[in-house]
Amino acid sequence: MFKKVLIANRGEIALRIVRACRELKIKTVAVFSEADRESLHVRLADEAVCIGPPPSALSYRAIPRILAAAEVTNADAIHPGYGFLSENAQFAEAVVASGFTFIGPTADMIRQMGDKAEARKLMKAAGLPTIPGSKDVLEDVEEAVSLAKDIGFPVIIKAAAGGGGRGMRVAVDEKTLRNGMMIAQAEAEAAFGSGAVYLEKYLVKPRHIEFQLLGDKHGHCIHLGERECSVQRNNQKLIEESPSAAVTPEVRARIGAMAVKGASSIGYDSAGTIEFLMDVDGSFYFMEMNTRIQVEHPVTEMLTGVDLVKEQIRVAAGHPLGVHELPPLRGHVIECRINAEDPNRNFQPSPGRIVTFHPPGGNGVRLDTHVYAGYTVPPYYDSMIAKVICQGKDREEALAKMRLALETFIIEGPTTTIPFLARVMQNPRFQSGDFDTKFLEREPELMKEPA
Ligand code: MV4
Repeated sequence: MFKKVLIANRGEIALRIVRACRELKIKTVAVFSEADRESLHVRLADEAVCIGPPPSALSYRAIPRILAAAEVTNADAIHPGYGFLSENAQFAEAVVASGFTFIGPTADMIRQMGDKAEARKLMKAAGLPTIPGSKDVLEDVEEAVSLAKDIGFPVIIKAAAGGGGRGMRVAVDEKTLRNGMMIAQAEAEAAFGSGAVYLEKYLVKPRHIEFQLLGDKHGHCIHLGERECSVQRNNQKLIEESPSAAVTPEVRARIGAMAVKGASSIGYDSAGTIEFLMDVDGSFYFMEMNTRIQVEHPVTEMLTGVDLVKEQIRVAAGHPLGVHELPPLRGHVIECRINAEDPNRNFQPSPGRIVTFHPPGGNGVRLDTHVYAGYTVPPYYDSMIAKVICQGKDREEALAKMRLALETFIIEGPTTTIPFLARVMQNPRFQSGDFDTKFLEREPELMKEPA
């Protein structure tokens, strides 16, 4: 097992990784920017190294600075968390070339799944259903037009180098397709340095359902069930839960086996997630694979009892998986992401000093956060400041518990999304379980604070 792990991240996930390492009796090194001196991960890690100024390009995304911090502290391995360098194949390669272990899959797997057109081709070859569309990256606009006429409008153009909803354009007819393809290519070129795009039939009312995977270096790979992530805004998930109201035990076994087949086909050997779109007729289609630990991993942890971060670290050190099949599910689990944002002002960020902080608690309530009373939320990074995760014997109990947790969670200083999320818990559509990725668009009154 590793003796010392450097955590190349900040915020709640850095703290989550510190805790996993301490349970595994591994020493930890925190890295931090000048904006994060007061962060809890810095205090709770065994050592901490300041790696630069607040902008992440000069700190949490600066590969040479992170490698230098690992060298001076004599770390054995580097955990990238999520975001920042977590899905950067060059980073994974540099980590290994510098003599450290990267806590994640190989650089090749990151690269294969990071190219969304390539991932789609590989998963299709492994037998996973993919949304009808182009075989590969599009050659030109004429190919897109002729393909769209074959499969029928609407269609969606996606950047091969994109993902998570960035660099996408929906087209409803030939004219919007010609125009949308130009824009998508230009945007992709500017954002990712590659204008490569591919085309799919556009599903109008899909659910976003993803499967958690765990693999090791001994050829084992299992799934740990699904997470329902349809409640999102601008491709940012706000609420995740498991089980999905749309997934029966039979579907879980069938799609889970499919996800395992896909991951195994590339020799996947870490924690990962395969995202599916579920169409209104119940069909599942492969969408993307994420090769990192995800924000919403605690949903699966609470539902299955498996510590995903500990397993991820253990398998990176070469140990075989400590769990061999999906354990019995413990009722129902739901997570709300708490952001320092104002829903009344189009979710504009609301950084600043936290004056009062009274966390929720009780049976079946978990809080993952790096903030506390007196902490100042810096303006430079993602505005998520906490995750509340609640478990109940069934969905109704989990939702009631979440509503109570949110109503008793007091944060003064920054405006937060807590009251908005409490309203979602009381929304009849949400409570019915019958929703899709357009749920929030159809419920604009949820954004408004009642007088
Ligand atoms: C789609 C789609 C409909 N049809 N692809 C958004 C995130 C990115 N990973 C892919 N996304 C979508 N791809 C086809 N063929 C709708 C979305 C989509 C979406 C997916 C999951 C969760 C939220 C979403 C919000 C808008 C669009």
